[in-house]
Order: sequence, then structure tokens, then C-alpha cells
Amino acid sequence: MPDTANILQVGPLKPSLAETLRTRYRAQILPDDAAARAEFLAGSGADITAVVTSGRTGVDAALMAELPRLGAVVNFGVGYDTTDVEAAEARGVGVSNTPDVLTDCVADTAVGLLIDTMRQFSAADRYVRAGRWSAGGNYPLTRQVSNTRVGIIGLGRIGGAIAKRLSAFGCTISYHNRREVTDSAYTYVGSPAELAQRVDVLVVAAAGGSSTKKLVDAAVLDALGADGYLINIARGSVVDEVALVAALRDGRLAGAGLDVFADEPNVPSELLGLDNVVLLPHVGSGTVQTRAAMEDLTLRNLDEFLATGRLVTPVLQPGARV
Ligand code: 8YV
Repeated sequence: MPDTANILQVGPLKPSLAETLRTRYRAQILPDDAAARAEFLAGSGADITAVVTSGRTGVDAALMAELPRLGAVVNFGVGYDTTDVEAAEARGVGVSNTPDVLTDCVADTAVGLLIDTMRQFSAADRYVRAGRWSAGGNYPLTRQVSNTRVGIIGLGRIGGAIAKRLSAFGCTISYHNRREVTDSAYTYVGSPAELAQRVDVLVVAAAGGSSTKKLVDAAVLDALGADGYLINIARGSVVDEVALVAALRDGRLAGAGLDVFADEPNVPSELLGLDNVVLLPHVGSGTVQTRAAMEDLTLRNLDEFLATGRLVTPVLQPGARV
């Protein structure tokens, strides 16, 4: 094992991963407190060669500037929008993520959330627990999932896995993507608003970051309309959350299933009382199996960087230009 003393953990990580970093790699942890952090960076910032972080925290340009010998940001999670990849590129810093290993679980979450939202299973469960069924009332009828028209924003690995699952439900799938996917069996639509106009359910599966910020805005939600549903398993930043809350509150949208929010872990309080909304605490990849696979891939990236200066699943190789 090469010298591992110069590894920095930035932000909270899965406890077993944090423990491995501490024991096997003698990693240090960037303090949260501003004064302690400044003191740490002044004393040790110049020694750090690799950071391990997650999509929740990431490494911004300001922190990168405090780590002049940094060679790699190893990210636990497929999403890396909290890390400034342009700043990394300018500095020759590599960035890795954990693609593929979480695709199935996130796609499963999207489909489960979609079914729950349209069939209102969570709300119906609350109805039973509140004694309302036994008190004599049948639960109101809900919306069929099979054979609906589904629009997917972002037909990457996860969007594709969602499309595959929902195709088996007889759904017709269309999508919007940065660019048309040439070998896709699904119908490409040129804008999010046009896609929303054509479908019953819009599923957001696009990466976060500046290029997708509020891609689903008030106009897209209006196009989805009072009979339309929105499902988001990607990033809260892709949806204009204020516009979404207003549309749900005013009955201009049939329902929403959300695993991600603009300011996690804060969820808009107006959503808490709505039965046509299903709220999950960002659990898309959150199974024992998938998180173990993510942890393993994170460590493989770190080991490869320490051994060869390269990354196994790079967003950007050290020293490369994107
Ligand atoms: C993780 C995710 O829970 O991979 C991602 O991008 O959003 C989730 O799988 C998260 O990144 C861990 O912080």
C-alpha cells in the first residue's frame, strides 16, 4: 500500500466507509466548524492528495484551492453536482463517481414511487391505520399505472432502466435528453414542456448541476397539467420546487412522488399534509447491497488512484481535459 496518510474525508460518509478510511488509510476528516476547518487547512491542506466525499457534500472550487496537491476527488454516489468539475479540470484534479452499481435500485425506487403516487398506497396505508376503513368508508379510486404514457427526462443509465421497467407495464415511453439517443426504441421529444404535454407521468432522471437547474419549471408543470404526475429521483435542483408546491397546492397537478428536494433534508411544509404526494428521504440507492457495492467501487477508485494515479470509473481522469 502506498503512502495513504494524505487522504481527506469531506462530509459525512457511510459509517463503514468512514471507518475503513480512518483505519486502513489513516484519513483525516475536514472539520465542519469554520475556525477548526481554517486551522486544519492552513496546517494540512497542502499535504492532501485525495479527497473522499459524497454527492451530498462534494468539493467546491474554494476548497480545491486550499488543497494545492490534490490529485483526485473520489465521490461516493453517481451524482457529483456538488463537486466543481470545471475547477477540477483546470487544476488537473481527477473526479470519480459510482455509476452502474446503483442503477437497478434507483430505477426500482422510481417505479415504486410512481406506483405509490398514482395508486396512493402510502395514503391508503395511513387511512387503514387511522381506522377510517373499519369506520365504514372505502378508499377513493385512484389512477391506473399500466398502459399510461410516461415521459422521462434524462435517458441515461438510470432513465433507461426506468424505461425498461415501465415498458413491461405496457407504458408508452418518450423522453427528453441533452441529445437524442440514437439506438433508443423510445420517442425523443425536443423540449421538457413538449414532453410534459404528451404524457400522463413525467419522471425526472437527469443529472443535477447548472445545465439542468429548474429544467422542470412552471411552464413544464402547466404542460403536465391537472391530470399529470411528476416523479423525481434525480436531484431537487432539476425542478422549480416553489412552482411545484404551488401547482400541487392549487390542484394544477394530480400528484408528485419525490425522493429528492432542493434543500435536503428540508421538505417544504406545505407538502406534508397532501395525500397526493409521496415523500421519500433520498433513499433511491439505499439498500444494503447497493450501498455496499458503492462503497466497494469508491475504495477501488481510491486504491487505483493511489497505485497508478488513474481512476476506475472517472468522470474526469487526473490531468485530463473534459
Ligand atoms: C446517494 C445519490 O445516496 O448516487 C447518487 O447520486 O444521490 C445517492 O445514491 C448519495 O450520493 C450519497 O450521498
